[in-house]
Amino acid sequence: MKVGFVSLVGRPNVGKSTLLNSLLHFHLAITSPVASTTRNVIQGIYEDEDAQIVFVDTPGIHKPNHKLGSLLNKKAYQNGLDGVDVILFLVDASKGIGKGDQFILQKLKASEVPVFLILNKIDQMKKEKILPIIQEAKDLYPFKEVIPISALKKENTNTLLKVLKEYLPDGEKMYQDGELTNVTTKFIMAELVREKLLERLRDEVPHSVTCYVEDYEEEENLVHIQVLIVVDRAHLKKIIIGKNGSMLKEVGCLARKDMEHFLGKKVFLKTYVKTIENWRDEEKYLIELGLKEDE
Ligand SMILES: Nc1nc2c(ncn2[C@@H]2O[C@H](COP(=O)(O)OP(=O)(O)OP(=O)(O)O)[C@@H](O)[C@H]2O)c(=O)[nH]1
Ligand SMILES: [Mg+2]
Repeated sequence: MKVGFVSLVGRPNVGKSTLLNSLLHFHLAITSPVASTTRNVIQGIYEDEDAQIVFVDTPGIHKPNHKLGSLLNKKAYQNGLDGVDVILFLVDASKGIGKGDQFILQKLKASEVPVFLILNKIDQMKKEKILPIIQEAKDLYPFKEVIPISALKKENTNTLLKVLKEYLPDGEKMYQDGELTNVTTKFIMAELVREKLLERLRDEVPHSVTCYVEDYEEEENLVHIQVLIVVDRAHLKKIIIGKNGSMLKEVGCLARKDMEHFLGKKVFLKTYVKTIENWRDEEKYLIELGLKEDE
């Protein structure tokens, strides 16, 4: 059996989390058109009859202009480059290989493990444009493989899996059957609310918005979930709540549907918004946003 760790690294928004979900056939990591959606390292365990692969999704690496940005880069470097068997370096091929991608490639120069170039979003470009990018890429870095895919449309993702297995060592299963991820169900529930906020409000919702599950009670056929949305400005609270609570209601409704799908049970979801000064756990928030060191 082939076993190993495979990381997904690249600039924000190139489709790392979308690829993780496509490979797992499961909506584990949230995705959105807003850059720096992923804030935590999320492992997803893929399994078939001849392989068990742990895919490691990382935050997008970028030029940081706030403390959270630096923290995200640090998490990506630590978990995306070290201790993995193969690195999948993703680019948005429809935009070409830019300066931000090349910056990350410089960091990868130190890598001793095989690096694949994954040209993502090929559904958004003319097929004849792919070959010139492959040529260009070969001069930039000694990629072991170059694979064009569409993570969103699941184009060529099976080829990726097949090629990947050739590079993984033989070994025993590392995880029990049915194990899916390193993150908790509560974490995923809170993330689903953040995903809907990013989706619905896009750039109006800055990176300081954070969601926490405050209460989670499971009954036989129903789960009660209470999610708190913490913001750092009163003005943001207003935007998120919307006119007569309409925005919050809509976000809650979308999140609840995904939660029900994930849990396979009915969900009773309550969402509410607080500004940071009205929340008891200010420290947790500051640590998460990189504004305070975690001791
Ligand atoms: N057309 C198209 N869109 C894609 C594809 N893959 C991802 N996207 C879209 O690109 C956007 C970003 O996707 P994510 O998966 O959140 O990107 P990411 O690399 O995880 O981003 P960060 O977490 O911010 O680093 C989303 O709107 C996705 O739907 C693809 O193959 N084709
Ligand atoms: Mg992501």
